[in-house]
Amino acid sequence: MMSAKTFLRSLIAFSTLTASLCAQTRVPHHPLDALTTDEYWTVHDVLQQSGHLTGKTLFSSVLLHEPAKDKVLAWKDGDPIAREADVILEAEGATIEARVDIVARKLEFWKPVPGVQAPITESELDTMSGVAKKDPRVIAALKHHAVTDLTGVRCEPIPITWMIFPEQAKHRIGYGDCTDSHGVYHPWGRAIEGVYILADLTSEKILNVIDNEPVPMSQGDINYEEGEATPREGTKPLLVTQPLGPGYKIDKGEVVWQNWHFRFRLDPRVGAVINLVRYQDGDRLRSVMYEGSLSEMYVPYMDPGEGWNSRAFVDAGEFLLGGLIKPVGPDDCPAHAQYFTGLVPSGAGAPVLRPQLACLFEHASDSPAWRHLEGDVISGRPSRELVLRTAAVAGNYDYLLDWIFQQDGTIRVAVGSTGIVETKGVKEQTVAHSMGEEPGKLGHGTLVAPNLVAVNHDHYFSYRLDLDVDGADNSFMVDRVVLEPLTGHTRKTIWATQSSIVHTEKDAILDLDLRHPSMWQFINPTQHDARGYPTGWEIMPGATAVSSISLEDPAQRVGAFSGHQLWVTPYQADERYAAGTYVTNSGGLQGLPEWTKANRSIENTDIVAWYTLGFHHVVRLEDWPVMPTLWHDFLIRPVNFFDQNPTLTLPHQP
Ligand SMILES: [Cu+2]
Repeated sequence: MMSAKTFLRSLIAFSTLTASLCAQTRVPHHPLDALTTDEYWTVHDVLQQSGHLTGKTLFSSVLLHEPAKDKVLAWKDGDPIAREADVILEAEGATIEARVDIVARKLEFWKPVPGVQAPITESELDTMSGVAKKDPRVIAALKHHAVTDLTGVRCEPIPITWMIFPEQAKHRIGYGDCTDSHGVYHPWGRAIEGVYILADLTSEKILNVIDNEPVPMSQGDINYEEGEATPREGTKPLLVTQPLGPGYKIDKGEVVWQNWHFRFRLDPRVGAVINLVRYQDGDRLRSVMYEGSLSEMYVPYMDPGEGWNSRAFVDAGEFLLGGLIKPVGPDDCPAHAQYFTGLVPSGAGAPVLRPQLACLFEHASDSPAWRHLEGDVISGRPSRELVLRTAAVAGNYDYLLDWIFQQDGTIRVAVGSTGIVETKGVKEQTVAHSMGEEPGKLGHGTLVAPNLVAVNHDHYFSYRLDLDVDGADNSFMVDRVVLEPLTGHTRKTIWATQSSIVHTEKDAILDLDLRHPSMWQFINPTQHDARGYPTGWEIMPGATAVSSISLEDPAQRVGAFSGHQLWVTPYQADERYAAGTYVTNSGGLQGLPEWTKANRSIENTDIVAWYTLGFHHVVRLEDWPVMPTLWHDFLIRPVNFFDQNPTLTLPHQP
């Protein structure tokens, strides 16, 4: 007879099996599914057979080209599935776009795109590190900095995000530094400060080496995994199990949980793309969001010094190969989570299987869906959530990216920032020597360890949210809180709400303003709830930030989306990335600032919201040597969509 333990173990084994079955599939079930292994190879073979590729052509990006939205919405299970891929190739400085019809095994177009640079590939960075380490000027500069054993040395000239040299029109020009991980197991916090390299990644040449006066390299302990050998006391077992399996179902890629229906794919450029989010409301399956995903990230550093003033990263569009998201593990997701594999392209266009690129799990929210104490009677219902979690890793930083579905119709989008803050070598050991609080002195960072300053910077995340509230045609409504002066009353002033429809996209570029609050809603002007309000869905900011850096600043021009919390645009299939498709060596002002110049109508039509989540990061000592996870979020939640609280039907048991 099976013991309870064996039973549990077999259930866990069963759920692991389920996970592997639900991973990357051999054939697509739906037009929005990720490219499969066979499809990657078809794309590769079609391009190979086209005769366009040379030995130096790199596949910078291979992404699903989504079919037209109306065709996807009309598609039914069993219909033929149109499949196309968009490919960006890099060939000796030239950038080429190609589209492949996978079903017809046909090259639709091959189009050189002048004046732009393809996303950076890992192989380019590996090659340049090798080239730099053989350059006599680099070797001499390293020797000047007392580094003669190059075993742990890596030099990374990273293409500058913005256009600064005329050569960048045709060549990938990078600027960077070297690290020495001798004695430790990672390079962060071990920069050989003062040696900076200007390189041409296209011709694979070092253009210039700057060799400033050495500063002592920090010897602080950065081996965070080798900290305390024994876990702190009092950490007793805390187990969450789902002995009867998860409460959700996945059928041909569609996740169904607690009235929610949605699909997702794992995209190499932007990570999880959530699709066809619908809510079962009685006998109606009502549309909420056609598609939602991260669209771009922007991390500008704030140090004017040499070697640092070029540091501004636009991570999603800049470093695409290898994929933005990286595996999640047992410390990221609970034991009962289900994991999903994904594919990313190699530099040669072959599929690379990445295990555990996302996890999906239910958890108790630890907060009642609602409650009320009346007399001595506590009424209420416990609540749970469904979390789809991925982790973007951009060099030193790690970002947990969550889509959290709640039982009350809210979707919470959360970003947990962790990993290692970027540091600069300095001569100071303590602030007493030079970083005292002198009045008026500007600070550019925090001395987190002897000889190591974590430089001030920002993090911005643009989310593209194609909400379709009860259908594609929506309007954008702003409910402003306005003051209403009263005369002849005891009260002198109250506030009231004032609703207005925003007609064009320039008027929908909005910022948070605590003195002039407003609610941002997508409404369906033709659908009304029981009380006659148009059905709506709100984007509700959490703690966030906007960039106040001037657009005269070249980095800010590239990350210009970060200047505002919200943008609303009419739906255009090819408008997917907030800073544009090509952000490497860019002139800037692409994407949202470019599209919205036309000031198109956004009224009673298919519209898309772009929300910027951000924060200014003044690093604390507690953020070193690895940063405690810091969460920021925003909500996408129903407003007058349901006729009453949708959680009244929840059971008492969690
Ligand atoms: Cu930071």
